Amino acid sequence: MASKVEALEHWVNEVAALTRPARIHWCDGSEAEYRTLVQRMLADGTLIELNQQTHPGCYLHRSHPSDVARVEQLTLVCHPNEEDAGPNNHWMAPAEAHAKIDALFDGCMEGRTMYVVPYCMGPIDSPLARCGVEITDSPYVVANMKIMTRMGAAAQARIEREGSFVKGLHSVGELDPARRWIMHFPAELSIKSYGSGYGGNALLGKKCHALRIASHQARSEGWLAEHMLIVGIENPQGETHYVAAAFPSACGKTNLSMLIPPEDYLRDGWKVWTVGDDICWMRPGEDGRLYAINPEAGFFGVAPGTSASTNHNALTSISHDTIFTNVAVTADNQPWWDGLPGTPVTDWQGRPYDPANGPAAHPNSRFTVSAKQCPTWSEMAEAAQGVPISAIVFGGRRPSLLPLVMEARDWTHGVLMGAAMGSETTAAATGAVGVLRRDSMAMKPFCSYHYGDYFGHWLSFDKSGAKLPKIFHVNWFRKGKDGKFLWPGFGDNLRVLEWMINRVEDRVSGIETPIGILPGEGELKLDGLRLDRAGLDELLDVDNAGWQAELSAIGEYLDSFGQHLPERMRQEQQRVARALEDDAGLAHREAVAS
Ligand code: OXD
Ligand code: MN
Repeated sequence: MASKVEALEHWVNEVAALTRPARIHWCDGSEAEYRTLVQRMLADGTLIELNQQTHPGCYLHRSHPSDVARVEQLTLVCHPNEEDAGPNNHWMAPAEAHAKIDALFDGCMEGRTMYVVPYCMGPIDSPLARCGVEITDSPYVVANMKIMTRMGAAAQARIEREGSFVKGLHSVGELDPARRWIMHFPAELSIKSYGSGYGGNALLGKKCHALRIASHQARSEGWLAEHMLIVGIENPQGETHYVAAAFPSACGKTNLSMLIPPEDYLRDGWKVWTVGDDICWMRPGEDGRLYAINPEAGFFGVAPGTSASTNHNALTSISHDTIFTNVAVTADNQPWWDGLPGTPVTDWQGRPYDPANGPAAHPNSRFTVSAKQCPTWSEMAEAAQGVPISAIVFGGRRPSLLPLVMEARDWTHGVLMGAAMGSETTAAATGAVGVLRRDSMAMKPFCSYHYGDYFGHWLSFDKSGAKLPKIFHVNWFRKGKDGKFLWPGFGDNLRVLEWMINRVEDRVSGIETPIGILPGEGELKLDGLRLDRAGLDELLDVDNAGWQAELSAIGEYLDSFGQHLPERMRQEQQRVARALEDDAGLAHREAVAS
């Protein structure tokens, strides 16, 4: 390939000297290159062809059984100063980290091909986009990067023009969990990942660059790099509001971003446009509003649970030209997971399916697919300036206490809502599933610096001239006394989004409560929904005693950030706690008087 920027060439040579590959391949991102890679992977068994009649261009990859999810305990941020990592990260001194991981990289690509993968996160001509180069010895990673990013010649041309890029070095190594690290060096804009081929650990443009390195860059450059979907909601009048929503991994971001409106909404002409399903970069525009781009070009979605009833758009997207990882297969070689029709005959490890071995498809099995294949893909996803955000939504899996929806009274309150977010853990990371943990802004595994400073960064957007989005908190996962979900979720979530947009447009007034503004009587459109009065009351119930306990737990959590916690956050937590006490006092006096 002709002229490469000197710094890039120098770094590639340095890496080659360390890892000693048999050959080096500079990726141009072409279809022909993708097809050649696929053929090679089919030949050596890295990929298995799926039923090409029912799923043309679809392949299955089975990972090493010990390499199926992100590994938070082995994911490090290596700031020169430990204090900058905060209690929310695992830290190692940069010199020690480089020495440890370079010892693993030493000679690790002998006999292998080293791929140089230039990529751009975001529309190629967007000022909000950022470039990187991943060096990897995994053709599976290259194929996934081709789908997930704007990869190849155009990205390399931008890098040569700008001269700056994030350096990502990856090797699958021996896939040995004892020789596995995912290291980030934010000050050096570099990433080193060894010993895993799993997407979240190995597709370095995604979590490592677009969230961990980008959150550091965003802090110093005045923008936000967030774990959020971006969805456009078009009403029957043809007005579109864009909403950015943060939920922890495997909590329904992909489903919300591709939501299919309920029948009566469809009849009335509502439309939903998908801009992104996982990551959102936002910065203030000249008019004071926040403008967002999706830095990714594809979806790396959780397969189990994706079905015709939960996410028909995802199912349509993945009907062709998709890489599946760790799903099961049927007798006629179609991909299979819970939620799909058919019967699995081979499990995710390639064994004849036997329920005694656990689920047929791994709970964190995935599909990788180009966003362009999504029927609701928005042409605004390619807009260089991004889309203006009307509302920011936070949410998690909370079986109790958190109402279906509440609105923050202002930006500071919204930042507190985001910081206080909690959710039950899922299979997207190794470790116990279903344990409630605080996951501020859904960024616990991804914010590469001290959470206290991160909250301060969020607060800093509230300045004169800013026209900030309204902030909401939702909980689709509240359960009734029978242990069943109270809210149907999926398409019906549009009812809640409509209420938010009505709030943004000042068409409804809501009801003020100590914890935020909740929908007033009749403000949520529920016609045709099988939800009785008692269910709705439970969904919107504010349990004062439970909330007082929650506020005190939030206070303790905030204390864990010590001197880095902005005073405004502490004051806001105290304001809400006092409002709850006053409200309880008032209710008590009213009860006594009656
Ligand atoms: C993901 C995750 O893969 O959050 O998006 O783990
Ligand atoms: Mn994610």
